Amino acid sequence: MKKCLQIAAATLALTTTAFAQGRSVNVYNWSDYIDPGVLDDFTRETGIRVVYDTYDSNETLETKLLAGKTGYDIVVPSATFLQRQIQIGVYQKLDKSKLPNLANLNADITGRLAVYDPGNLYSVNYMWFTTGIAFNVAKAKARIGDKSPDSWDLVYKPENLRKFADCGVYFLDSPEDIFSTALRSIGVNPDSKNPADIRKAADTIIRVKPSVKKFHSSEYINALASGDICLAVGWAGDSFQARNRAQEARNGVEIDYVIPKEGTLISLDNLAIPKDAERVAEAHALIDYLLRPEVAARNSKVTNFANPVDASKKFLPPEIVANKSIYPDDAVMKRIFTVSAKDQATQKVITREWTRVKTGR
Ligand code: N2P
Repeated sequence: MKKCLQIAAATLALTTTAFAQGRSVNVYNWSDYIDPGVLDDFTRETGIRVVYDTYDSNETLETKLLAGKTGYDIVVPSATFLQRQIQIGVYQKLDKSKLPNLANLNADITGRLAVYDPGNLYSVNYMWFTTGIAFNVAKAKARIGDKSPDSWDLVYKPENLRKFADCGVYFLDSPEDIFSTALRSIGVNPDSKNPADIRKAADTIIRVKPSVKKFHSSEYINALASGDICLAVGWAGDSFQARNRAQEARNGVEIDYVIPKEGTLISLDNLAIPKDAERVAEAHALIDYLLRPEVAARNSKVTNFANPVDASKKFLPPEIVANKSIYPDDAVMKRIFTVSAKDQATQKVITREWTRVKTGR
């Protein structure tokens, strides 16, 4: 009998270990958006292996989500895409009893996200940020003097952008960011769903396009850092990653980032679990881990993006907390705008106009 019990116990232990070894979670996140050490530590603590893939556009993520089974257990859509995807039914509700660290979330950010995900049923904010102008300090000075490149007119007026064409300009490959800020620069509602306005935004970009070397949403980090380009319409955290990479390379390149004075788009990227996810418990475990103050701080420290966990600030370098381009203050917040989810018909117009911008057809 005793022997029998011993064997049973040994078998149980073995099965448990095998099970623990077999646990994993498949994550699909934006590139340059995490401290990789965080994933290693999560695995060390929980035994859950993280299989991690990256993308750099909401359109790429959406194509996968709509194509059927993705195989992913966590994805990170921006809020406007999230809203439409919730309506289509691609996500499952979160089990909040498995997410005790939701208590750490900043109420203002959670409230902003609730505009897109009513009741915060399907998503948790991961990072939030502005879209602005990243630039090479010396090259900008050589072209526009001591004036700060802090106006959308600099990038959306052909006569201004032409001054930077020779040193290299990239724009995000993201119609949401580029069309909304272009509309802001010409004094039209950045959230307009009127097809005529969307066409106006596209025409604005087409006029400056001869000065744009590439539309791309992740390559600008290294291109700025290496001095290959001198100007980018990009996201705050990525731009400061470019600044840091140049500093680490000691190549004499100095990068800065500004929020244009006319105001800019603020966006929320959010953790969500696809409906057909197979490792739902593991997904909740990782989401909750990412909401720990120390962990959120590690991710913001590496990425320079703002996280929604207030208590993480005490673990962050003071220069990140004080950087108003990363954590905008009230004055900056007054100039900021958001955009809403687009219905299918509007999204079709946007996609068509964005194709016209990029291909000329
Ligand atoms: C990370 C970019 C995330 C911001 N490199 C855009 N959603």
